[in-house]
Amino acid sequence: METDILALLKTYHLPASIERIAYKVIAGERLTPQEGITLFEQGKISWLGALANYVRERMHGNDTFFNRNVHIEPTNVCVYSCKFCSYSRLYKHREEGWELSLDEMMDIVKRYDGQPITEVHIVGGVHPKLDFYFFRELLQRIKAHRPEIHIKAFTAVELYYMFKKARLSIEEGLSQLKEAGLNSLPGGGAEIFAPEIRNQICADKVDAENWLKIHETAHRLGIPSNATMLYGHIESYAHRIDHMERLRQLQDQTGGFNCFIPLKFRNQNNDMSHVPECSVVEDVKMYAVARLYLDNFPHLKAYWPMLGRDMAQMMLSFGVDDLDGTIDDSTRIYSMAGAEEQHPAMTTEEITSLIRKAHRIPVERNSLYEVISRFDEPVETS
Ligand code: V47
Ligand code: SF4
Repeated sequence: METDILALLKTYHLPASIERIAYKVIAGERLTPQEGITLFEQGKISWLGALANYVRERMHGNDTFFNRNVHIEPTNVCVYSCKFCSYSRLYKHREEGWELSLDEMMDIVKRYDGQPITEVHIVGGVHPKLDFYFFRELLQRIKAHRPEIHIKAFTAVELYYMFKKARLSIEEGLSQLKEAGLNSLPGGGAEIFAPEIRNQICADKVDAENWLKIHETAHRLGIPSNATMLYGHIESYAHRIDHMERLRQLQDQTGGFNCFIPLKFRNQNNDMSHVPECSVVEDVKMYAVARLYLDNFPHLKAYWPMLGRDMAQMMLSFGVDDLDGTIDDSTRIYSMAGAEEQHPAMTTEEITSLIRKAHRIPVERNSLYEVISRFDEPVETS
């Protein structure tokens, strides 16, 4: 395999500086921040894709992961006003938004009784009146109803606010939520860590240091998590690399991140609608460079409700090994921002077929990436 990729790279006649980076990747050596920036600046998607795909196949072969999950969005009322957000409503305009009671959220969970979902993903706005004790009870009630289900809940933004209000340290708050049933953290709220960008797009919410501290503490307490990055708006390549560098350093310390999820900025119905969305070439570069730079992240996820299923499928050739879940029309955060999928829903048959048509093997995983079943029948051709 190594000789194949070396032979392929020769055909691109790469400049010596790029060839050196490519050889480092093949030798399994870590890229420096400057090399990461160079890949963004000079990378053509042909050879970047070949390299990212080489790394992806070295890690996972053709296995492509998905899970069966349900999303609960408790509220879109939010104390913050992130400029890119199309979804939230301030408390003073709460009549335009929604706010689910504990019973209503339990009704969503109960709708899936008898169905083989393995994960509940809970993420929403930061409502000033829904507190730590409300969400702790939500976890307890879900676990009492369905003890085996994995609960991936609350971004570091939501957690930071609820712990502060309840006057709990990060460690105490996370320990109590773990006790109540919290199994892992989603990766949201990371956006771009660099303060010069963060202060322009989401000045008032948790800063980079506290986002990282929450994830570091979670990992120490045995709560794994994901990490995201909102890309394709006003950030530079150096900001993207800075973001991934901070994540790579934390992952070296804790090993608690399961996957990295680049989130493409969508510009409808928000205060950044004047910022154009980035091109498909830029998307491909983002995923490929993430796979090459984040050498200690086991998985790279293309979140299909946001990217659209065609693009997500294409990314399976550019470093991605995970497509998230068979979501059942229960998430609104991206459809409100102009994502491809207005009513994201994919059955297991559809997601496995999409993966097979990209000549990969669908593998249903649980939230910790343990294999539930492999769908390794012959590849479909149309
Ligand atoms: O942090 C908000 C993003 C995130 C827009 O961990 C936007 O498995 C693009 O955390 N354009 C929340 N993105 C979603 C999230 C998530 C999603 C999927 C999987 C996982 C996981 C986590 O949504 C926010 C923000 O970065 N977002 N508005 C927008 N206009
Ligand atoms: Fe609130 Fe999250 Fe929207 Fe920011 S991105 S305004 S924290 S819901």
